[in-house]
Amino acid sequence: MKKIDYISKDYDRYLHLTGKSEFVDDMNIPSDTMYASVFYSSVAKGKIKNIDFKGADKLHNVFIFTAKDIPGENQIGGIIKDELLFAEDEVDFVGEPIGVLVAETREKAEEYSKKIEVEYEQLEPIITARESFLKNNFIMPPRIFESGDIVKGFKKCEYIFEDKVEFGGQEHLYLETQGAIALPLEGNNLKIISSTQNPTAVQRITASILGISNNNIEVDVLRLGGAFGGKEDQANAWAVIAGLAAYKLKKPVKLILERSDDIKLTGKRHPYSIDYRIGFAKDYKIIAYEVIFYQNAGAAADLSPAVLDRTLFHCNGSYFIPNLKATGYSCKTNLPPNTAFRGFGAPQGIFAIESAIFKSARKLRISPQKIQEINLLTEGKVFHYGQVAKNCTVKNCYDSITRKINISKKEKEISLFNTGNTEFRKGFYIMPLTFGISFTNTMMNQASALVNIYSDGSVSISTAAIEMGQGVNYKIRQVASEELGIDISKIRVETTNTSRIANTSPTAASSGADLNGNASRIACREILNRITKYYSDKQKSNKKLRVEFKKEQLFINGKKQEQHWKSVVTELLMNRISLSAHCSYATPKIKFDKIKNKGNPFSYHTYGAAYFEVTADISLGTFKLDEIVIIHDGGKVINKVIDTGQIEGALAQGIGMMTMEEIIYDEKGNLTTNSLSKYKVPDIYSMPDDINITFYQNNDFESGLKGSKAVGEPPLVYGIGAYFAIINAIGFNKEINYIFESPLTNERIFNYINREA
Ligand code: LUZ
Ligand code: MOS
Repeated sequence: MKKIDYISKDYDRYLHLTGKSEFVDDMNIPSDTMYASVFYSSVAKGKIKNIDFKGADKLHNVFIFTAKDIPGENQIGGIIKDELLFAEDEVDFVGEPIGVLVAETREKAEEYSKKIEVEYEQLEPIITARESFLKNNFIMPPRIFESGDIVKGFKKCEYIFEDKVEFGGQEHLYLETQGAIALPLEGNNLKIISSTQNPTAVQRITASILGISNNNIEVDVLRLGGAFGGKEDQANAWAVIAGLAAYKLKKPVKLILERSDDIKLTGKRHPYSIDYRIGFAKDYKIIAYEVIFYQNAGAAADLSPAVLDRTLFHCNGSYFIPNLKATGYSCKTNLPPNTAFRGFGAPQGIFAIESAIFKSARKLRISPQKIQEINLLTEGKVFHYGQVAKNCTVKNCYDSITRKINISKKEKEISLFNTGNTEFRKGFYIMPLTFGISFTNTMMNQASALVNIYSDGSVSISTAAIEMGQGVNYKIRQVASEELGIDISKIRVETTNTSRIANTSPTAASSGADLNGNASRIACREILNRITKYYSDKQKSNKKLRVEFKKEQLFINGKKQEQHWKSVVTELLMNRISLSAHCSYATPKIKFDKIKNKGNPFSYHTYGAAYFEVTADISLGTFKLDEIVIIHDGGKVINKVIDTGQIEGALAQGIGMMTMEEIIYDEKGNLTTNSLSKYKVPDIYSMPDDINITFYQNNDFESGLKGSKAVGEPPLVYGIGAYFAIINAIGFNKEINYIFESPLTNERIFNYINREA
């Protein structure tokens, strides 16, 4: 692979490394800006009996707003309208906002808001999904995906196994905490600068909370210091609260969550409880799989219904299963509403099927690879939701891995290392990847772009994409540069702004580059078409000319011309031809029937495979990842630097999810893992020295962005491989009598070893 230029000034990371990039908290603000601090419930379930402001409400230049100060509708629910901005009579989770206190300084605002005392009548909270299921406490009716005939399927099985799985949550831990600045404009209008993946949602909800129109609100986003799904829905409240205060006070208001509040107040990746039953034929083909997901949604829907759908879509993992029934219950609990998180429900579904395969293999005294290899998806197989697997490379990636690491030699080496070794044990696992690309809600798969070419030939592009460190802006510049035939340095991607680009989908579902890159290409093409028409008219050609730029030089019908980009731009403006275009893109060929749960929800799938090798310390319960080898089908990769970074980052985040990041709520609904001293995230020492990532040569793939595949979320799934590599190491060749629970922390490893001993 080409050596990566880490300090190229053309990438955002140059700004990050030199401390020059701006986040919400760094922005210049007017000197009369006020600071907001949210006060919130300290109980998980209760009735509000009294609020004592401790005199803060009577202080000069201190203002308090609660539910009764909301001029419009006190409602922020997206998919289901079941979430208040500020609690009214009841509270449903620790951290539920009750109101906001605004003062002249951040310190003063924090100080007074912390003094506010709320008196509650406390009620019994529900913490786990299984508990909520028993009490019939649901966000919505169950969702069921079915294919084949599960009853007949199980009848045909030679072997049947059933078990439970527990999947823990995950804290997003974006470096930039949630925050917003609201600036009152002339009249009723507001401008909001927000750290959000979804500026349109901030705009729409602020307007409805204030009882004004969407066109009164302009939302602007420069970049985010990470989001990982945590700002798809959950950036809204803070921006709306700042907006409400600014609207009321007619003064700029800034609201930035402290890290401790951010961790406490916001929802996380959904914990799931899972029951499954899996059946195999004599040759270990999976014949039937029945799985029930109990999703811990928290106290309101947020994005939980969509997350649950993605779980059901991915419950087959990378395998073909002819008879399948998957039921999803979205269980309402008294936790902060859980939300989007890189992978969006897919990891939970994939962990369940992988657990089922792993445990079955142990019971059958065969290697999990044997079951994997026989059942991996292949070209033309039909997913349980009706889509046909096309350009399906998961087996190619898997087989390339086994060849690359020489699996039979590895097995012997590891077995030799383990035999008689009571101190250290090695294990390995190959984790296949199949991840559907597109929002599962078809309507959301659209984007638009505005391209302006200025008189000096420089280009400005606005899209719906939010740059959050994933490099989407660079990819957009790259494709625009190729489309126009001009140097990338001439192209700037602007802030994401609801007044320039309206009705946007969040930058999510790994589709930011696909959607907005394609919209940008189409807008560039539109301008090129105008240039083509201009020269065709000028040369009075009745056949359409082929007009293009190569390195900024004009070519007509393949012939190099005198003119270059800048002089052409000048000439067109002189002739009153517009050099701005606003164009849209909608992902082609996707549709899904939400009643039958069949269709083609995904534009395509991203595939791959990862090999994990680990050494566990048997007396301590610790482990060290020795080696990771990944073969990833990124299609015709357009930027290896960015995609490699996404794979490495997702891998680390996936390993964290599976092996160390543990979220614990006590029985009262308080988050006990509420700081970084109690919540362990992976660092550079958690990763092996040797991470070998190669891209599968896929020259046949044509969809995505110029044949490249979405890369943001899929590689997170690889992290699941670390779990089973560790189980392999500690329970070398033994049957497993414990329930698989994630994350596999050192404490759990220690307990598993000692339970087995
Ligand atoms: N967000 C969403 C997502 O609203 N729908 C999706 O299907 C999705 N998938 C992944 C990540 N975010
Ligand atoms: Mo999403 S989990 O914001 O792609």
